[in-house]
Amino acid sequence: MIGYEIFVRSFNDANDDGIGDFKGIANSVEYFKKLGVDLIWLTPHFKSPSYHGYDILDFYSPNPTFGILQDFKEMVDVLHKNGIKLVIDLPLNHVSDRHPWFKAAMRGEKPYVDYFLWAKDHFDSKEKRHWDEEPLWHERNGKWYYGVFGGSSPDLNYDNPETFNEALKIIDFWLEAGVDGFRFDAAKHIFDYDIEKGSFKYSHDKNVDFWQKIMDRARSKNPNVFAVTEVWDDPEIVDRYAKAIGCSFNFYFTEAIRESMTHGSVYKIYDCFSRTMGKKPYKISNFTGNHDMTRLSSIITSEDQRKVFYGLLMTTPGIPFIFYGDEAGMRGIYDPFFTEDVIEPLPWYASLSGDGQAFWKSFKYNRAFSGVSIEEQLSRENSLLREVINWTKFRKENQWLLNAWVEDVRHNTFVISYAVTDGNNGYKVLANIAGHHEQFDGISLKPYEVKII
Ligand code: ACG
Repeated sequence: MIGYEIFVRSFNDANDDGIGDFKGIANSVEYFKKLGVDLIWLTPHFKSPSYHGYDILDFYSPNPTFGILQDFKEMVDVLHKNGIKLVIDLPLNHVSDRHPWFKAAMRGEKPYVDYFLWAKDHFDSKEKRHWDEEPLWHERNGKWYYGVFGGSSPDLNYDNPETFNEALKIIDFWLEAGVDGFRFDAAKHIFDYDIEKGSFKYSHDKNVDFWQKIMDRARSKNPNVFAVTEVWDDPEIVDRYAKAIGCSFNFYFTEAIRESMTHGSVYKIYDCFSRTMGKKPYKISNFTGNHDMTRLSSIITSEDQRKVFYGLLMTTPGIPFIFYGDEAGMRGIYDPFFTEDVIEPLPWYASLSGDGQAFWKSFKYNRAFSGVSIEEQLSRENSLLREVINWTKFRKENQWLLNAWVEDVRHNTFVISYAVTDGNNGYKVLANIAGHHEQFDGISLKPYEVKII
């Protein structure tokens, strides 16, 4: 299985309003097949006032700009007929401040007041988020409410069983609509506030228990449901959630390779492979990047080095994910106050014009004729995209990688060497991240060579 993250608005526009939509995604199956991906992750497709969609207005209605529920279901059918699974992004931690539940809560209406978390006297309403100093508490009409992702996204209170029941209903609804599973957004934030002490604190045990119950429900509806966690944290913490949910994004993978390649030594890769890829009771998901970070090509600027990145991605175990456009070398620098920069429309054509081309924002990083369009990449013999396609073919021929693990990780300054096995099948990989010849274990490697033996 190979995953592909799609930011719906930026992907493929079928109704000529310049905004990507469900029909556009259905129209892209030939591309998915050519690229070799068979598991699509859609970023939130629900009704929402924002461009990113993570602040939901209605969990049961698609964003009308993307299509109606019928269009969504037809898209799922087309994907399924072509052997492609679909997982939806589900931010259960919070809703939009314009969601009817929050509006009713602000009016003091039961039962909705208890759907949210309100400040008490001993709480520190000036406390900031630990990673970027943004406020956690927000004041409106004299009432203080908790919103770890800002005032426009109040957190739901899952200590209230009624709120939890709402979450179960949402799971049921989308599984019945035909989705194959979920990407669980912000999984470590469900319980991230210590009510006793009145301060921020992740309650990992409670969170894991929450996800276990969500998964029990999902598995009772569909025993083959697939879910992946978003827990952006140290590998040892990710591990705890992954055991309950079945699959985890391995943030350290993309971070370690980016850092190693920019610093010119494989040490971080060595540390990451040793720490995160041993035998696990769940599937690991290494990935190129996502919509919350600077794009791979804006960090690893050498196409040759990026080809090595894909070599590492496609030879390691689990379910690799590609962030749409990374396969073509799309650029974009993450700015937390202007996140549009990393979710530009996929440039299908060199001229940026033609059927399906989305155009909801201007192109800042991926301009016309800059070589990153799918058209240009497919027509160039040794392009990144062609290389990625070769690697996805390799992956298809080695399905056992899904349940494999990594052993015997070794290195010198520029070469990383590791064995991959599932107990029955196996190979050894040597990858040279440098632009010169290298020698490792008596084996010689060309510049940027990934050798499988
Ligand atoms: C998800 C989505 C994101 C979305 C939301 C909210 C959550 O992907 O698009 O925002 O629905 C934190 C959260 C994540 C969140 C990101 C954006 N992502 O945990 O769930 O923020 C540290 C912290 C992390 C933090 C990260 C952010 O620990 O918790 O992620 O910084 O940079 C090592 C360390 C690791 C450290 C990293 C980076 O890996 O181990 O701990 O992570 O280094 O330093 C969307 C929009 C937003 C909007 C919101 C409502 O995109 O603009 O505000 O919705």
